[in-house]
Amino acid sequence: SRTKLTYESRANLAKSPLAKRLFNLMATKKTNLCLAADLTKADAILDMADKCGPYICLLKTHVDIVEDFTESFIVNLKALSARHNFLLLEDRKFADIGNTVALQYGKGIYKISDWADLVTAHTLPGRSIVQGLKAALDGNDVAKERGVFLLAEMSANGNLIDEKYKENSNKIATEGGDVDFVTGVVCQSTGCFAFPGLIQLTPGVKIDESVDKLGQQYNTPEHVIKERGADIGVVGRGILQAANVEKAALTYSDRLWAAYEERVAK
Ligand code: 5FU
Repeated sequence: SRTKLTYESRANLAKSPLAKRLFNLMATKKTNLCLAADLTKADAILDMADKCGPYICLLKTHVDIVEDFTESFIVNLKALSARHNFLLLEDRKFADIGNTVALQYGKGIYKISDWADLVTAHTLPGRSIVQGLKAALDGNDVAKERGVFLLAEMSANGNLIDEKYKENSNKIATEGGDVDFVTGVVCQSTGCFAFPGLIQLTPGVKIDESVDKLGQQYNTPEHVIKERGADIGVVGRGILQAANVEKAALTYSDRLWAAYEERVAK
């Protein structure tokens, strides 16, 4: 199964250039940690990115929560991503018709397609969501340097996703002419897809298995990697609220990586 293969070998199987790049980055840097930088001040995000940068393969943003967004925030974030060698994932969770997501991806204040290596999208509208996002990049030099993670499951308690939705999400991720744009799947279990060239991104990770007051459900780093098929674990508050964020980032990255090494060794 895909979970027994190394990231290096899966890079060779990937159809998305960004999946190849990210698998190789993870293997070289020896980290499968994604930091969810859910802070509302630009400088706080940049500070967090600088401190945690050495330990992460991905930095995940929700750019629409930033209260003092400017273009220089993006310039600085890009510089940190180059300095520390991590990619930027804007967790926009696009969910509209193709024409609208093309506008939301490329236009507006944030111009997400200019700077985010990766974005997330719901599969709810069907495969036109992938076509719409791709269309926003038509004729753009960066088209080959972009990719999308499709949501096939959510960590929220009581979410409405069922087996059929999951199966159909897998079809969108693995069939048809746009699979070169699909870098991976956001999900909670191994059953979401089988193709080893896709990356499983799994949020809801915390050292103490727990829940929050608003429906979030957490699993440990070891559990998501070994039992649930995660290739990358997403950690937000587990790091952001730690007394020493650098130490926390190192701990999460070590534990996620050790779990991956044990997974492929067996
Ligand atoms: F698709 C998903 C999901 O199913 N659950 C999530 O929690 C995305 N997320 C994101 O991961 C969410 O929007 C947060 O940015 C992050 C989890 O943050 P936490 O602080 O570790 O709970």
